[in-house]
Amino acid sequence: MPSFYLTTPIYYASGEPHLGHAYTTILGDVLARYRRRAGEDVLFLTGTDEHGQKIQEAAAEQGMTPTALCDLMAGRFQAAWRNLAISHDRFIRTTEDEHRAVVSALLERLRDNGLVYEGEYAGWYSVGQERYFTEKEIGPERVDPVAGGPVERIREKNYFFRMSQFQERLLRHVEANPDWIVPAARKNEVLGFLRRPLGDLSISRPRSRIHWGIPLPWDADQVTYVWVDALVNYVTASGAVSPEAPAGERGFDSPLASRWPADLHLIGKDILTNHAVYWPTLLMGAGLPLPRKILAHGWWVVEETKMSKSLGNVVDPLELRSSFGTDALRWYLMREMPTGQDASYTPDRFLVRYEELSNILGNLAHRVVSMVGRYRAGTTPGGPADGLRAETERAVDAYREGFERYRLHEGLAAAMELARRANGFVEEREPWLLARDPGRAAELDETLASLVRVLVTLACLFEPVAPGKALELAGRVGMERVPLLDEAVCMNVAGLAVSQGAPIFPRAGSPGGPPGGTDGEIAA
Ligand code: ME8
Repeated sequence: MPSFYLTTPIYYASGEPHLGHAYTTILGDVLARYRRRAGEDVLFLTGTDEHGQKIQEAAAEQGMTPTALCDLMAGRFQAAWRNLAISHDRFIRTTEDEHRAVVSALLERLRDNGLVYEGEYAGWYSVGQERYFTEKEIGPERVDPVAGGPVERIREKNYFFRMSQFQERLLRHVEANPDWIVPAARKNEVLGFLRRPLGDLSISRPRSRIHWGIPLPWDADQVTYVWVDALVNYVTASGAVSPEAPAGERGFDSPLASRWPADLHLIGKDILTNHAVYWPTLLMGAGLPLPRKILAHGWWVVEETKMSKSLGNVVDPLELRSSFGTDALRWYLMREMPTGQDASYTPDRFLVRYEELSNILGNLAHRVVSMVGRYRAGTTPGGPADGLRAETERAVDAYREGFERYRLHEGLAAAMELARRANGFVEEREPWLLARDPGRAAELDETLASLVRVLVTLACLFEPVAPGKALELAGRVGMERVPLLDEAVCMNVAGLAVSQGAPIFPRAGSPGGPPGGTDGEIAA
């Protein structure tokens, strides 16, 4: 069975999950569900990043220990993901013993390979981004160039990783594998970065300043730089490295039977350098293969500004969910943002996307089920079901192509287009006129059976993005589960018993909807 290992970033346990975190995690979930349905053995990883200055300071501000804060926030993220129907296979926390041991083993390995030296760091540090910036990057205003937050001048002893040694090799890798980083604009950004001199990477901090981290195996007065610690999570969860084994047999150079390398790292463009430069050079230094692909998506912005906790303009995904339901939120996020580009969050656009679900997909389901009820006593007629065949094929092809090329918005647009076409088909065939003419019964049978077949296909196409509603839709046409796409397209729908219920997507502004909290809240 082909396998697929995909990851999201592990989010800082210093703040609540917001719409940006939800976006990446839902994107991962939609891809994971799509691949599972394609018969692949998927490992979908997410988690929380729990060490470093940011967590240490957030805990102190709230009068909590870092451990208590991380436990609380890891619980909040897990509850958010349950409420948003995330089907991750593993939730990693960087404070887990297993992860701490893998980080130590990897650092030892880098040191054994002669890639670590002691030095002094003098530079500008942003706690918000947990990274140093150059004088040029912070500009005359001296603010972090990602989120505009403060930076502090630091001079201290650090250990360094000889990242510069791998510059040429990484540059060649990026040039030779044009789809390694998608979209292309992000790849070009990395190429630009790699064509300038690449420095070495500071990999530790003095414990006197930051105590909340993993101590270096050879110098307990220093803790591991949080980004090195965090990136290694992807290897920890893969099982490629066994820290307990003797030094030569831990899995470096020849990874143990495991899920490594990852097939896909999903990230936001804010952490591109960390993933496309620091991470691959660290892997090269340790003798581990590189991930197969990095997809750096854009930002959700509010009035041109990145949505971020430090800017105080975040949208709470769970609030939106309680007004419109989980699947509507998932649909909005996936359909509205062209994968890779920025998108602006506005309540108006949310409503526009919701109305596609209710006025096109929901309306189609309602019409088809009630016509089969009215004209054929609730049982899908037999005989040919060839209406909309070409449209279905076109939609399925475009959908698959969108997913395979990581242009999910296009794939999902194709699915909605099929629902729109099917509504047009109802208008063209006018089943209400056919029903009045006994001589045209076969035509009516074919019309209704074709429409039921399209509904089954739509349930398949919508399943990765709207798993709950897709199951409901399949249920309305008498199926206990959502079939696989290939089964649906050529399925014999004769005899399926349809059942009418409340609208699947109640119209926004109607007395019964949109559904306030119909999905039920799962508490942390
Ligand atoms: O960076 N739009 O964690 P983090 C879209 N712990 N996506 C957004 C977003 C926005 N406005 N805001 C956040 C960290 N994200 C590190 C990661 S990985 C080894 C360590 C998403 O909590 C996006 O995926 O700041 C972004 O890369 C991530 O959340 C940053 O989450």
